[in-house]
Amino acid sequence: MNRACLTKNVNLHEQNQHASCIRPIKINFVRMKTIKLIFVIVLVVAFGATISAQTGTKVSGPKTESFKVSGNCDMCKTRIEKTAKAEGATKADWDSKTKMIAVTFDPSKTSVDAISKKLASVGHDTEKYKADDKVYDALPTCCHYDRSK
Ligand SMILES: [Cu+2]
Repeated sequence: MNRACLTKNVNLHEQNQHASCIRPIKINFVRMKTIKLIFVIVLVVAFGATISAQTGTKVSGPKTESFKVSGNCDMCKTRIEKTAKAEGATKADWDSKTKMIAVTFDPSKTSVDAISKKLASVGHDTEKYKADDKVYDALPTCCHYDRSK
């Protein structure tokens, strides 16, 4: 830095002439800001990675999965949801139009496989298990969903 830069009472004209003495300070300031910003970003990313690594090793919480369950009417809906809950689902919602059930469960207590098996045992075909013909035949007439597929 030359002396002119250090003089306090420099008029605008002179400041412009000595623009080179002002610029380095400005650039330094911008750089400092950028470095600070990068530092913060790195810190946040590192922190986030640590947290997700920790939760990854922990036993996972409730899980929600959807799968197809054959059925027809509201009686089926009641039976399907009740059965899923009896098999450990904390939430069960079956859609009579899409034939899809959404189940929320604790993976350490039950599974899609166990729930599917139980549903088949009460007469409802699932992606994984087919209901026994006798059980299917014993269902109320309104519940006799189309099995041709
Ligand atoms: Cu039904």
